[in-house]
Amino acid sequence: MSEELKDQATLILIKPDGLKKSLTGNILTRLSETKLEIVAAKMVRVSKELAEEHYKHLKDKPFFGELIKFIRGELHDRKKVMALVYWGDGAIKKCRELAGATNPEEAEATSIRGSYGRITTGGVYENVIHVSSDPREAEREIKLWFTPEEIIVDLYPTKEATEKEIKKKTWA
Ligand code: IDP
Ligand code: MG
Repeated sequence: MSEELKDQATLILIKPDGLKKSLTGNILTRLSETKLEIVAAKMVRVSKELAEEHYKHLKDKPFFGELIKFIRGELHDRKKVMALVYWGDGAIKKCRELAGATNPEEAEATSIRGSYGRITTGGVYENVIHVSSDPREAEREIKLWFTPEEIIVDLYPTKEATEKEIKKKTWA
């Protein structure tokens, strides 16, 4: 296996249902069992573009429209997700094991999704947490959700670019 394909980092999202149910603390406590390190964390208001790019592998599924609404918080009156990067050996494997199966009804009862997830009448699995599925997806997703400067370790190669005339909000 080449270096960049090792299971060393995963994107974690606490989805809007997890935030609405005040599960942030519980989920982070559960994930701390992995002994992995959190190397990035932020709250994100998810644009349609970000949602569709994140879930692009599911765009032909009948539940895609609902899934995009779900991750954008339109079903929970919580228009945000918490995004984190967990870092360390076996990050994906460890976090997916704690998260449990995609379908909360099939997830082990003690897993995060088994404990807190549900299936809506609209047909979306509201499973409170996202974990990347493999190292390639983890790299794609982490680069989609975070800039290099938002991550406190060097996960992937970077380059320097001088950006001119880019409008940025700063403190007044
Ligand atoms: P994962 O989140 O376990 O990696 P994916 O197949 O990547 O599973 O699906 C992404 C998300 O889409 C799931 O977490 C779940 O919220 C939703 N989803 C996946 N498959 C189904 C389905 O068959 N019915 C309803 N929702 C689904
Ligand atoms: Mg997935």
